Amino acid sequence: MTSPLEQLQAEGFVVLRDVAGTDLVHRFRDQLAPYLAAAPFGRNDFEGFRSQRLYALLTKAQATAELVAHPAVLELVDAVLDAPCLLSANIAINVHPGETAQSLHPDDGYCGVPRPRRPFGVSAVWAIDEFTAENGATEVLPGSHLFGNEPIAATDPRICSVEMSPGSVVVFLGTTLHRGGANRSDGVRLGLTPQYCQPWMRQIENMALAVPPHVVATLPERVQKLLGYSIMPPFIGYVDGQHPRRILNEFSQAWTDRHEPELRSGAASREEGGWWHQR
Ligand SMILES: O=C(O)CCC(=O)C(=O)O
Repeated sequence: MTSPLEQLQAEGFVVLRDVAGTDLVHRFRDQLAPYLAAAPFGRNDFEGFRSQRLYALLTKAQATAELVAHPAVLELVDAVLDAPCLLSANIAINVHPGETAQSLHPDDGYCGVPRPRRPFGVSAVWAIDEFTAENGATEVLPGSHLFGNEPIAATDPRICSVEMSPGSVVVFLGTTLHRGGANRSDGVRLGLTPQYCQPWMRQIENMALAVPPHVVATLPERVQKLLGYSIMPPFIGYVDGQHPRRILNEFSQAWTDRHEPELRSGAASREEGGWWHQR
C-alpha cells in the first residue's frame, strides 16, 4: 500500500480523510462566524466575486492554530520542505452559489523559477463544509507537479474534483495545478487553506504584521516557528542579531507588564476570549 507521502510525491496531491474531529471543525466555524457575517466578496476573479476570503486568521479564530499545525499535515510538509518551513498564507475561503471556477494555478508560482523543478511550497485545503463537485470542491490536475509551462485547457478532462467530508484535508505540492471549483449548488462551501513555504522564501502574507507579537506569544511553539519565530541555520531570520524567540519573550513580558492591571481586573475576560475579539 502506498503511504500518503508516496502518493503526494507521485500524484502531486493526497487526501487525508476525517483527520480533524467534529469538535475542532465546529469550533473553527463558530469562531469565524462573526467575521464571515461581515466579510465582503472578493475584489477580483482570483479571490472570487462570489467568494469571501478572510486573512490574518490566527488573530480571528483560535482553532486555526490546531488546523495549521495538524500533525498529519505537518508530517507531509516537513518531509517535502527544508526546515524550519514557514506558513506562507492562511486563508478561509467561503465560496457562495454562483461562483465560477478559479484559473488553474500552482501555489508556489510566484517564485518565478522555471518549471519543472522541486516544490517550493506545500498547501492544504481543509473541508470545513462538505466539499462536493457541485458546491466548488477544490479541483486538482493529477501529475501536474511534474509539468513544465505547457498551456492547460480549463476543461482538461484530467482535472478532478476533490470531494471530502468536513475535517478532511487535501494536501498538494506547491507545483501542483489546482483551483477552487465553481459553486453550482445553493449552499456555501467553507474551506481553510494553510500554505507552507521554504524557510528561505518570502511568505505571501506578511505574518510578522498579520499576527502581532502579543498574540504570537499565546500560540503553540510550532505555530510560532511557522510564523517565522525560528532560525534557519546558520542565522537566517535573526532580529537585531538575536534569535527571534528572545525578542518575542521580551516583547510579551513587556506587554504583560503594561496590561497587568487590566488583566487582573478582568477587562480582558477569559469568557469573552480576551484579545481574540479585538479588531
Ligand atoms: O478554495 C479552494 O478550493 C482553492 C483556492 C486556491 O487554490 C487559492 O485561492 O489559491
